[in-house]
Amino acid sequence: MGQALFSTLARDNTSSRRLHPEDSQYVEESWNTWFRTRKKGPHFARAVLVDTEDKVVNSVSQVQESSGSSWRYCRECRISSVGGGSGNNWAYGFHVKGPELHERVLECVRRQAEESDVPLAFLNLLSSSGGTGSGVGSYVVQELRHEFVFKKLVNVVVLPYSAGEVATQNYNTVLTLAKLYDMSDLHVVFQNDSLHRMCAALLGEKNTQLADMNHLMACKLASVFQPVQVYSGVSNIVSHLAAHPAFKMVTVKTAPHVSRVAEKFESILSWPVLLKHMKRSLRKVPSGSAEAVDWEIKQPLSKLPRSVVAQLVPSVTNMLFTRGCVPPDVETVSELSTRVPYCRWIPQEARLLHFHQPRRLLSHDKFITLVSNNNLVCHPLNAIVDKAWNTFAYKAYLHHYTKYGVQEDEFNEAFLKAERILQYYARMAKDSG
Ligand SMILES: Nc1nc2c(ncn2[C@@H]2O[C@H](COP(=O)(O)OP(=O)(O)O)[C@@H](O)[C@H]2O)c(=O)[nH]1
Ligand SMILES: [Mg+2]
Repeated sequence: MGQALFSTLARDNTSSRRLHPEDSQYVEESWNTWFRTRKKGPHFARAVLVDTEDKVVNSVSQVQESSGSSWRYCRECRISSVGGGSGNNWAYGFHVKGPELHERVLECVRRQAEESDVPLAFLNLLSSSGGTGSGVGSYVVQELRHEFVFKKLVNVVVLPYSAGEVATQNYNTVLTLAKLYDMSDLHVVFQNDSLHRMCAALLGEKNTQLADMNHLMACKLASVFQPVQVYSGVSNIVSHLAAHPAFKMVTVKTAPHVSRVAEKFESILSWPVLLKHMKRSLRKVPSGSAEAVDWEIKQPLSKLPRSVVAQLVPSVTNMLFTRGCVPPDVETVSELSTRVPYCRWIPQEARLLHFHQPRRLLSHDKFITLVSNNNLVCHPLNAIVDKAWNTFAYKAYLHHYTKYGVQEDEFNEAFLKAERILQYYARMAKDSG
């Protein structure tokens, strides 16, 4: 994921034509935020790559050395341990591999923090369902919190495919969520099923691979974190989106996404159509239906049936990013604050923030991003917590965890925590208008 994110940022900084005088400022700001730039040779990502498997880190190194890419992870910031893997076990990752690796990780982070003028925030990319991203990831985030008490911690959490992966993925996700929620400032949640569907449906990737999904995710993240015209800054993003400490999960909806073949023939969509499309992504799950319809994977339409407009989920807050030469007009944007339900306790003026950037993102004529704090995120999470609870009721696989210091009590607490988070979100509808 990290590899895809930094490659996307570098591509965005180098590929687009510079149409505006301010473009140089954008490019410079982005390079300085994400990379330690060098006059000669590839820039160094302000990042630490951590895995418990040598082979993973070595393969990233190999790709980087051979591809002549414009950036690299610097050598000492590629950290792995010998002995390999975390056995898809949060407890092993957290209690064995985390303590083994964290000093080296922290040392790199300290050095990078000193090198950058103002280290504003940490963006932690992790998967919740294996043992390394979840266990070592949780341990490292905990140590970052201890050491950088006042810095913003934003986690990008990838939820697993809902079926067909490892038996312990739901336990690991519950333990990760419970551990990370309070100590972090914001969670940007992705789910592999919906990334996969989006790659297959919109990008026409018949044999969708993790690499395709990572590029999609990277594009989404870049559309949030690349510079905007008025300084937004991570602190603003976090304090707007997580305005209430009980609600810290957001999803990132974006458009347009088209396959490379279709790109050439794609008609240019107007802002009102793109905005409608974002609004549609807030559509409620019909009662009785187990799964949310993934509106994001449909093509933007200029007209929406009335029922769609009426059936939107309430949001805590929303943040809109638009990128393209001409900004959308204020009235069109304001529909997202006046015609979308919000929690009543969020004042009108604190509901929606909009940022625009005239520079194109990755050469898209227009690109729109809605970062939304709403309860649609509960659908995959409820399913995960339910499945984990069913497994726990039979004490299945528990001995793998108790062996490494996670006892039944800790599981019970983690379930309570996860349920409490989800309950807050579930109650939102009653509080909205
Ligand atoms: N989107 C995405 N998901 C990934 C990637 N790598 C792993 N995953 C997901 O995360 C889960 C756990 O990853 P894995 O490498 O087995 O675990 P870990 O290394 O112990 O954290 C997998 O089952 C996938 O669902 C990736 O590069 N992209
Ligand atoms: Mg792995």
